[in-house]
This record gives sequence, C-alpha cells and structure tokens, in this order.
Amino acid sequence: MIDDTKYYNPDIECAPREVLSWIQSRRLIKMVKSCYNNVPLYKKRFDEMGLVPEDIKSIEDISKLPFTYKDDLRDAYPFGMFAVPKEKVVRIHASSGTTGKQTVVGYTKNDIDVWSTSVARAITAAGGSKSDLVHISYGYGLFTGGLGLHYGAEKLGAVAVPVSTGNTQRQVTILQDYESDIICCTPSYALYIGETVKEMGIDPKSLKLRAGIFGAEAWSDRMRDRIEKSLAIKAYDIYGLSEIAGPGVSFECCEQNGLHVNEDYFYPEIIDPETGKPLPDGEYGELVFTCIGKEALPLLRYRTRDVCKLERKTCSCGRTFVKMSKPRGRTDDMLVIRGINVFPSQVEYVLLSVNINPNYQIIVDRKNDLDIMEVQVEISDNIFSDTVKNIKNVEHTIAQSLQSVLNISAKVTLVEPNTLPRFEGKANRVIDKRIL
Ligand code: DLL
Repeated sequence: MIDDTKYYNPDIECAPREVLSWIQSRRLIKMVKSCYNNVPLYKKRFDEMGLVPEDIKSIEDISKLPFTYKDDLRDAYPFGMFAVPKEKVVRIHASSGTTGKQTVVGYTKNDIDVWSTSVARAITAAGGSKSDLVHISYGYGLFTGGLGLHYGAEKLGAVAVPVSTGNTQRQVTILQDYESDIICCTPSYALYIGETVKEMGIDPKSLKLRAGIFGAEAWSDRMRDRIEKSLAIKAYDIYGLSEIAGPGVSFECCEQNGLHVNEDYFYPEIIDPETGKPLPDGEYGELVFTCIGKEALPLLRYRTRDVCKLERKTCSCGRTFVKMSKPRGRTDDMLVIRGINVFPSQVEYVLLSVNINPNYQIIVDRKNDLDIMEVQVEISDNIFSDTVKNIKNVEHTIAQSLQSVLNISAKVTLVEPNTLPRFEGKANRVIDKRIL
C-alpha cells in the first residue's frame, strides 16, 4: 500500500517501469509530430536526416532524433522555436544571458500546470505539505526560480511567501516572525542567510524552519552539511533549467542522494559530449533532455552541458523515477588551466574539506604565456586575528590540498572576513582575466 502523504502523484512517481515507458512512448510520439509540424527548424533537421515522425514508434527510438543546442534557441530569438501561436502562450521566462544572447522560453496554461506539478512533487519529497509556509528567496522575474517555486507551493496547497532576493536581515526576521517551515534559494544564498542568522545572534534551532530546497547552481555534499548546520535544517537539492521548464526537472527525496527526474515530463539521456553517442547508466557524461509533456516549447534532445550520471536502482523512498547524480558542473563552467580541467566546485570541495567556509574567488591570468591561478579565500575573524605564521600555514594547507585534488599549483591568498562578494542568486566566483 503506497503512503500517499509522501508523494504528490503516487501513481506516477511510484509507477512500474513498464507503465512509465508506455507513458513516455505515447507522449514522445505526440511531441515529435508537434515539433515536425510546427517548428521550422525541426522540419528542416528531420528532412536533412531523412527522418519522418512515423519513424519514432516508442521511447526506444529517441536516439534517432536530432539534438537541440542553446544556439538554436538564440538563433530563433525571441519566439522562433515556439510550437503554438501566441494566443496559447500565457507566460514567458528567459535565461540570464550572461554568456551571450538571452534564450527566451514560453509556456501554455498546460505547460504551467506540468511545471507546477513537477515542483509540487519536489516540495512534497522534501517533506512539505499543505500546512507548510514556504519562504521563497529565489529571484522573481524572467529567472524561473522565484515563480517556479511559487506556483509549485501554491499547487501543493502550501502557503507561498514571495520574499525574492535581497535585504538578508529582513529575510531572517520574516523567517522568525512568520514561522516559515521551508526555505527555497540558491545554496550560496542559504549559506549567506546562515551567516546572517549567526551575526544577528539568533540560535538557528529557535527558528521553526525544518527544510531547505536549494538549486540553480552546483553544490557539494559538504556544502550541504555546512548549510544544514548553519540553519538547523535538512537541505534538499532541486535541479532544472529554463529551456526545459525551470526548477523541478529533478529533485531529491529523503535519501538526499541523487535527484529523481520527473521523467513522465522530461526524458533524460547521458551522452558523450564529444561523439554525441548515448552512454550507459553509471557513466558520467552530458545530460540531454527531451520535453515529452510540453506544448509551447517542446525541445528534442536538448544539450544541457551539465555533467552527471544516471542511476536506475530502486530507491528506498519508493519512487521509480530514474535518479541523476548532483551535476558536477557545466562543460562551459570548466576552466582549462595549463591544459588541466578545473571546475569551481572542486575548489569549494577542497575548502570545505579543510574546514573553511567556501567564500572564495578564483582569479585566472596569463603571464609570460603561462596560465596562473590564484584562489582568494575569506576566513573567519579568529583565524584572521592569528599570527602571520599561522596565516601562512593555513594558506599552505589549502594550496597543498588544491594541488592534490586538481593536480595544479595555485597561489592561495587569505583575505579579511566579509570582503569577498556574497551572492543572492547564482554565485559567480571566477574572474578569468585571460578573456577580459
Ligand atoms: O537555474 C532553474 C532553477 C531555479 C533550478 C531554481 C533550481 C532552482 P537556468 O537559469 O536556466 O535555470 O540555469 C540552468 O543552472 O543547466 C545547471 O547548469 C544549473 N543548475 C540548476 N540547478 C542546479 C542544481 C535555473 N541543482 C542551469 N545543481 C543548469 C547544479 C544546477 N546545477
């Protein structure tokens, strides 16, 4: 007997695999027809490949389909890949566009329902219910974080508190006064809110808060420990991207070990980013999604550039949805320093492993044709007031750990408390002077 207080849609979330495959096949067939008939780019790609919609008979045929790239959306800016007329579109969002032209995404009424349902499942998996107050500190606006969590909380029947980002002391006061049960924001902002709780002299255990739903950027399990301690909560991961829907494409359950993909709506594959060939479960590669439940922007095999792996074991929570590992980072976040691949998340890992809060900045430069990397690390008051010798020791320890994890030497500079930027949204910790 399924305990349906643990799931938002128990029949789907715990469905036998054959049932899921059947749903996926039916939806894929419909989606492929819509793409071919309504999106000129897809018609062109199919024609070039000699493919017709009738070639797709089940989900097994997915690898016959062409890929879609971020540049396809940019080329069609703003609405050129929409598969429905404007009268059917009820919402627009857009990606931040920090690495080029924005990508604009659209939703029909039904798409908003699919998305809100996905987020309602995520909040339920983090232990949320109708009786909870959900404090939302993701940004509201074209970014999908704020409104995504907001509609999900309302769909569930919980109380959505649309605080958005900024004014961190006020955030803490609201958490205290409203007695919020769940907080949603980026993990970097959660850490900052935790610091502010401490600075305000508040015991985190005195807050009613019991869970946090954090995503929009890569974060490690050590970072999870840090956040859980500083806010006295359980911290759950939520993943998503605007092109596919927004937050809620996948989410963590009570195991806190991998994210269940809402695969009745978003079908995942892992491919080798170089060859484009599908990789087996358990191998790291690029995550690719096909929207199988969306109307306005039904993307086929969208290349996310996120690096992770899939696992299809039964989960103790009872869900049968495939799990993806926490994304390690993005292929385009990766720095190549003296030929070695470095992800900012590895620096975070090193700092947490030597018990230092991950407030850091990576500065990459080139001198005499040689790449150099400096990691500036902000440390706590007690270390900073220490002797110069001790400071040098801490710098040395960090540099050694960086060397062993990254296989690259980096200059480590400790900086005074509260001097590096804090982030209310996605953190941007890299200054690459080679490309400025
Ligand atoms: O970041 C949607 C979102 C909002 C997800 C709030 C979770 C919470 P975009 O701005 O389009 O959408 O950025 C998508 O962010 O391809 C990943 O590289 C990264 N990302 C999102 N969630 C996670 C996560 C939103 N949990 C891009 N872990 C994605 C690691 C994440 N990276």
